Amino acid sequence: MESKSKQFKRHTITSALPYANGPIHIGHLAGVYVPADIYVRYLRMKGEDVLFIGGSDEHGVPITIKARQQHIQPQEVVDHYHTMIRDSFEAFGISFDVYSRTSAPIHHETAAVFFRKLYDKGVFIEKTSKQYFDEEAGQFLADRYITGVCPHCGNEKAYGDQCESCGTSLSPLDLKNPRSALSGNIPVLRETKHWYLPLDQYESWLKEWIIEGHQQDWKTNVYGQCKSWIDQGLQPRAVTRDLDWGVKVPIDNTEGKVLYVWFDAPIGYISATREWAEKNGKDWEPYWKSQDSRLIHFIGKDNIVFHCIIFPVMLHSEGSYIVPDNVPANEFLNLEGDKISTSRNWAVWLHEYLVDFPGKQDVLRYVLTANAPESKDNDFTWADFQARNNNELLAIYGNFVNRTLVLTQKYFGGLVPAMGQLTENDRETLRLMNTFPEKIAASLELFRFREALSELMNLARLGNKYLTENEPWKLFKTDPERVKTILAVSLELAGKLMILSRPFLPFSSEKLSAMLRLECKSWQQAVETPLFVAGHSLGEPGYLFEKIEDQAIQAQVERLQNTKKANTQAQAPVLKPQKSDISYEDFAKMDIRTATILAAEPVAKTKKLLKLTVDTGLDTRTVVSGIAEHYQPQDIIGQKVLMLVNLAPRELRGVVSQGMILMAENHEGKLCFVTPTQDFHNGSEVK
Ligand code: B3M
Ligand code: ZN
Repeated sequence: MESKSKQFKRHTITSALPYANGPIHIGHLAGVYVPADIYVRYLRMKGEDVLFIGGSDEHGVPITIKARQQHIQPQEVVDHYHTMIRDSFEAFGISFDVYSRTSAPIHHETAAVFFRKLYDKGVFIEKTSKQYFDEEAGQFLADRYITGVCPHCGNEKAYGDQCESCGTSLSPLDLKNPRSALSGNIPVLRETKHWYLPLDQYESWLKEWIIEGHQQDWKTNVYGQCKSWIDQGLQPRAVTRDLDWGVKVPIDNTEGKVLYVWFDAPIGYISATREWAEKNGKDWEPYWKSQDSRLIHFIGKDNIVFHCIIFPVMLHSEGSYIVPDNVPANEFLNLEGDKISTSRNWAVWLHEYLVDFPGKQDVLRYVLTANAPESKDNDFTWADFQARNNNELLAIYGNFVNRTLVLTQKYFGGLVPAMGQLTENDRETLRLMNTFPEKIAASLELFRFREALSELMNLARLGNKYLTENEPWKLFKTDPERVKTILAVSLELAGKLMILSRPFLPFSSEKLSAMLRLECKSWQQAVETPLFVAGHSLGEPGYLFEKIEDQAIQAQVERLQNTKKANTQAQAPVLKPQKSDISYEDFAKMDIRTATILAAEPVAKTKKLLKLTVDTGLDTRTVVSGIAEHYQPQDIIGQKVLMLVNLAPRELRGVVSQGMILMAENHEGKLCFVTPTQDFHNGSEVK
């Protein structure tokens, strides 16, 4: 069957626009940008007309909140992170044709025109409703400006647009105990007018397009989410907000209103295309409006509803645009067993990786692809990172290439030898290596990047197997002619490896290309045999990969352990709710005195109990206290304490305890003595 990508004349490939309010990490790379880049590079090698679009999403409440916290303008926040993110992408070889940003004038114009067209067509519903308003800040509280208790899972820190604990998408009015994120105040309700995209009116179109049209070719995780959204019934969705940071609503008398960030952000793909076209003297429209263009969105799973339902409804209702043909969304990547989190600093940041592992971008690209969260969430561990580098890239790919090149250098001065008579094994190896371009392509066409990469490594394995079976290093003395053929066959394989690894490991493939003095021209080139003519002069053999030592890994693991420690310490304590009221008389019944510990010893056969001798001022008595896990007996002699002296005596493990020492628990769960800050005499009453 003809591959799907061949059925189109051009390819519009988008990758989610990261919010410019923080650096990017391995989760972004694994989920979106590495697979998108592999796919795009593959298409380019096939000679397809491809436009690879990226950019920064520079609107939305998290950005304004960050600016407020840092006492700077939102534009300064996005300028900083836009540059940082763009540089990280470039360093990792993410080969965008354009990397734009949604604060650019061309985007504001494109988004405004788009909105206006829907408005003029009467697509929107105009509605006045009550929304939360912070009277102190003088502002409506959209999305993340409001927090409260999630009605579904009880998470106390759910946001006005989403609960990050259970993933449910929310509206501010769904929250219980709502609070303003600006002032902490309880908000009031005020009337305001907004425009809604009536998703419910497009249900039958969505059913036909997705449920009937894409059951076969969309990934099950994506198709399943869409189906369940559609089956649950869709609601009109507000596409404007009362905020001052964003694309101004292009209607008269709408001061203080902007487009909802999820309305303008996907239009950012279109603005980026226009920017690219202007710069390169091209026409942008075919990429978005021609039926023979294939639109594909690479995203993470939390963006599925926006790219499969909301944006397509926008495109469809506008009338002149195509809709996505596929949305190969990935699941999430975890880090060492824990969800990646910016606020907890639980991440491997790309800008830090580049400092710690300079020149090793391909290693990360490799590990993130081999372990990509394609159909379920997956885990990144530093141990796996090291193992995949040392045991796969280095031991399989690097080793094959190195042996082949070094032997050719040594025996034939770096000149490609001529193939002599071929054995059955030679012929079979040559035949097998030519099956890989199609095999890998078949996986890539289906967005199965892990599978494609593992096939690529099988090609390197084939090379190692061939060398091991033929042992040219043993034969050279007795049969140099035979060695010529073996190395010529091996070099063919190395050449194919260079070509086919280009989308996955672009930097290493380029290095290999220099070592082979063979240019990477096209995917098809990999089926051509021979790639080399006899006598072709190779470049200097060098190392493609190097061993990653334990210390480097240990340093990363320690950094994460420290993060974890810091997080536990910083974690807000979970407080028990207040107990029910008591009367003053109840309180007055308690006789609490200042006292001093005179002696302490463990209570036999217990882990938790210490037997204390205490001077209460009134007498010297014995108290059994559950603090043995927190204090050594010798350390608390002379400790001043507060003690409830009239607690009825009770026997604990054979010791009669007469009273109770008052303790408080600190943030680490350690019990601490509670004691007056001034010196005191024993027996003073606490009242
Ligand atoms: N900025 C959300 C995210 O980074 C959002 C994507 C926009 S794509 C048009 O996950
Ligand atoms: Zn929840």
